[in-house]
Amino acid sequence: MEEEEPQKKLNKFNWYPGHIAKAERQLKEKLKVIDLVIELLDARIPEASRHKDLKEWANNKPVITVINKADLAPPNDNYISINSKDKATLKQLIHEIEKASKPILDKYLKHGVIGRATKVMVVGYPNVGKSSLINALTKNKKKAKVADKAGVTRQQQWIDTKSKLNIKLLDTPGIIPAKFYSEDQALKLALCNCLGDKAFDHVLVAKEGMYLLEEHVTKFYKIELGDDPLSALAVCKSMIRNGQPDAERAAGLFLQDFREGKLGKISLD
Ligand SMILES: Nc1nc2c(ncn2[C@@H]2O[C@H](COP(=O)(O)OP(=O)(O)OP(=O)(O)O)[C@@H](O)[C@H]2O)c(=O)[nH]1
Ligand SMILES: [Mg+2]
Repeated sequence: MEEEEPQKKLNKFNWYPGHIAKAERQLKEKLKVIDLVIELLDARIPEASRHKDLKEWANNKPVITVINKADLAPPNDNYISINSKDKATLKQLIHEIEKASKPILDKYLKHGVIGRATKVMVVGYPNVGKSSLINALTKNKKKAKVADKAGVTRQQQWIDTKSKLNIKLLDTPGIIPAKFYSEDQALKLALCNCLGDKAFDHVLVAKEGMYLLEEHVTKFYKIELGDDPLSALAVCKSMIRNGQPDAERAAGLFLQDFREGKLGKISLD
């Protein structure tokens, strides 16, 4: 692995491992042969998980923007909303893919090419669910690798749908901009598990996150945040180490509970 030493301060959030730079280069290259792009966002952070350069890279190719993990956020009518773990939610997206494919396939048909599959690339930040969506769209036994951490997909990979929907799907590694747009964006990406585990200080991120979600946190854990919300949580959960509240463990618990949706359906944007 070619991960670079992350800077562990939230106020100096800066993390751009070599594998992401490579993924971005390969993505731009492959876009030349793609018919259609699915831009996948995280429903909890549809703004923070948007890559501002994508539209330009797509160079007028159709881009369908979709928010995934809709089960973890309040309804958002501005986007096609899906939950990749629930195929029933994919109907509208499949319809949009068919609609966007039609003019492309018609063009090929004019040149006598019948039955060509539309080439669809799924793009997004790490861990937003690109591989999960591809698996949900395919009947192919060859599935894309999925896990709940950033940076699981390391190589582009074509997957055939083997279904009526005649498309070939390209899974891609997650990308992030070379520089975060703001510290606020970095915090939200860290909270939603879109950055590598080593990219940030869990205690700092959890503390900021608890303040950001104060209403939900006080209600769920029944604690007051005060100056030191992690100690308050640690005490409440009896997480004590060497006679002191264990902030590290409390941070881990908060991040896990938020990411699993235990604090409720939440949008941070
Ligand atoms: N709650 C919920 N979890 C989801 C959804 N889609 C995917 N996940 C979970 O999110 C995690 C990441 O999914 P992946 O499909 O590996 O994400 P990815 O975008 O391919 O990630 P990278 O390859 O690391 O960039 C996994 O634990 C999935 O089970 C969803 O709609 N809702
Ligand atoms: Mg993946």
